[in-house]
Amino acid sequence: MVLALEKEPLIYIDGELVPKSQAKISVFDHGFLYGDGVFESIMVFNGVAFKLKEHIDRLYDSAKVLCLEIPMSKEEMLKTIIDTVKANGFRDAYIRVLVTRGVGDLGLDPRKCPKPSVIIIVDKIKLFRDEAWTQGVTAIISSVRRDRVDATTHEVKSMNYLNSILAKLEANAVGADEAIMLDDRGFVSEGATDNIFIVKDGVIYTPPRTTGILPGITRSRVMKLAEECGYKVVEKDITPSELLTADEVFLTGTAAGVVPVVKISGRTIGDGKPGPITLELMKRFRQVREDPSEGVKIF
Ligand code: PXG
Repeated sequence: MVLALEKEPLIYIDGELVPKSQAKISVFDHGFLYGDGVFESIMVFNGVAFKLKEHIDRLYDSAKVLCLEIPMSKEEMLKTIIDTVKANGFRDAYIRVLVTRGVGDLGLDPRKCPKPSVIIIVDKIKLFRDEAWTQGVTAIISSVRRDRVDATTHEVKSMNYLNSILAKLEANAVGADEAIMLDDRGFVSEGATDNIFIVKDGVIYTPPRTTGILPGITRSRVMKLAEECGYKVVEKDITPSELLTADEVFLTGTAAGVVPVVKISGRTIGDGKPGPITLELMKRFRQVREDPSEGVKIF
């Protein structure tokens, strides 16, 4: 019998490239012990790392809020990410950059961790079924509220995702693809790992940052794209009723792009099929994310 041996992805850990099966960090890393760290997810499409510089900026902003000093400059980070993708040779890939607080002792005081760790994973990811983009996905409005902006805010892309995981568990329990979370006032915030948009009477609405969302890089580019397509885009508080009675609903995120939502908590959205504006933005966004001028060309 001949076994097809696939080349293992190489993972960058603090200056070394290590095969995936041997890529390990200490159990005393506070990223593991306390979720104390930050991360970014970036996609490479046809050799272009979409909005890589914007992702690096957000990584450093997240680290700043956590008083986490990333042990390299933004320019060095850019080069290290590019070199790691090149070492793996994937023209289409998912990049996960993590900066953890590093190794400390037991006890959560970050001052016990002298050296943050930088980890870069280059691999593949699949967040939704293949039919998600043709048929749309289902969602629930979760009973789990988005963390407040003055708490473990998701404006910081931290290694603590329990708020989203609790919501995702509720979606899983009823067989829905995604969980939509409300903020502490009861207004729509975002999905567990994506931002949300609604369309009503030809106008596109999305919740503002004050609802506790991650200010998504896809969200921001899709807002601009919608304007380029001639639509009015308004950031405003959205009530659950407005969400359920929207003509169209879609999600945006790095790995998923633009994804139509066709059912929410048992209510059919529009006619139950991906709507025309969603489909137009989905198609246009696919072209945008492969455009070298929209990111950093690696190959
Ligand atoms: N909100 C949250 C909470 C997210 O985690 C987004 C919005 C969309 O943001 P971007 O910048 O990606 O448009 C995210 C993104 C994963 C994974 O591994 C998670 C995300 C992206 C890619 C992969 O689960 N979250």
